[in-house]
Amino acid sequence: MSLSDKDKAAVKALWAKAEGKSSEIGAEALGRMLVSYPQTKTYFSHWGDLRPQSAKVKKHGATVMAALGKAVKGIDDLTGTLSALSELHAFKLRVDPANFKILGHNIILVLAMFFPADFTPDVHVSVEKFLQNVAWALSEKYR
Ligand code: HNI
Repeated sequence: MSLSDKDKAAVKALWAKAEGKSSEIGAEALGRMLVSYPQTKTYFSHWGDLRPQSAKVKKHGATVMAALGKAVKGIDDLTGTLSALSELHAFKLRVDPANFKILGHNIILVLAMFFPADFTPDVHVSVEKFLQNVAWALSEKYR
């Protein structure tokens, strides 16, 4: 489903608020993904400690959120903006794209936890659509 101008504006507005807490949000989302969906741990087994409080999990959460921040800036061309990352996840990291939805779910959950007042049903729909489109764009190079 493509993003309307209203969706894009809602995502940008929420991201403007989230940006300052993006490391915390990313760490919480990645940490929860690893606990609640333990099948995702296989990709990070080389890190050793995968508890949410581990330094590597926290740092990578910030990395993922920074990439999503760039995606928000490139929201009009998500496929182009995320093509190098898609290539990396497809051919080098070999991440099953089903996991993009799982991480997206954890990110939206944590955004709602951090910004309950902003997270109206309308904002929820727009962010859901954005993360869905990010997952599609990241899956683009899998063929
Ligand atoms: Ni992902 C590395 C962004 C989903 C497994 N990932 C990255 C990097 C970015 C990134 C940025 C660092 C790239 C570099 O070093 O150049 N990943 C994203 C984004 C999403 C995502 C924006 C979805 C929203 N990645 C996932 C998922 C998994 C995943 C769902 C597996 C469950 N990613 C990895 C792994 C690495 C990685 C593994 C390498 C980590 C390392 O440093 O060893």
